[in-house]
Amino acid sequence: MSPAKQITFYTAAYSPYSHRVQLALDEAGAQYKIHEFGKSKGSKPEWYYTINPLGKIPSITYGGPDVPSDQPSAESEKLSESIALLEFIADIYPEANLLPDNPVLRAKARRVISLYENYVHDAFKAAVFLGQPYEGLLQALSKFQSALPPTGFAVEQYSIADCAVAPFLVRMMVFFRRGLGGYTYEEGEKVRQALAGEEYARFRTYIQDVTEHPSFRVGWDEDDQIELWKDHPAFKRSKTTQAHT
Ligand SMILES: N[C@@H](CCC(=O)N[C@@H](CS)C(=O)NCC(=O)O)C(=O)O
Repeated sequence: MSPAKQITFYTAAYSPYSHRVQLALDEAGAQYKIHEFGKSKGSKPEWYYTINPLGKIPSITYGGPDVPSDQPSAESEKLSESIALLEFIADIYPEANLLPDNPVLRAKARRVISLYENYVHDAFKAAVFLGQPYEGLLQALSKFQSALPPTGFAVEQYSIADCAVAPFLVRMMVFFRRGLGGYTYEEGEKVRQALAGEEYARFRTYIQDVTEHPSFRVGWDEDDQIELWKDHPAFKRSKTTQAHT
């Protein structure tokens, strides 16, 4: 599947926001050119700010002539913000059914994205990156879980909701399993035990389903992600010296 127009995708392997967009592009069978920024975060070359004034990834150029990715054409559309990009990909590849036709399911897919963005994300960052009390994260995940249908993806079919949340939730599970974070060993153990319990059984099957989905498996390597994230400043434990591996 391919619209007539060129797509160049600006991304980096560590970036969960970019991973969202990659999942949608791959799910749609899109043909696209990749510009990979590599491991180091921080300021981007000047030309990139003509694509995304914030200098953040992901971004897409759409249409215009086929040019080198570091010489964007004035004729292409410059698009960014991962959720807007997911909606855009769903719009230009309607055959991929990334948003259900049924308005109720469309609303449910968007609700799952909104729940993640507005409730889970900050709790995840607080617990993992800032080493703040983890109870808020467990509560947020419990509420998130209750918005899921009894089985399968976030709505009946694989959708932009799964693309939006999987890159963060799967990384979160990996970070806790591998002991990467600003929490102590004991705190990490409590989260691991809670998430292994009956109360989070539905959340676990959801994580398993999205991780095993073909477009997620392409390009996902847990060890590579650990390599990319392990030196993150927030992961240098100040609360304890013991790491769980
Ligand atoms: N709201 C933006 C957030 C994008 C974002 O924060 N991206 C991070 C990477 S995951 C970034 O570009 N950080 C600056 C950098 O890496 O230099 C979106 O949804 O696309």
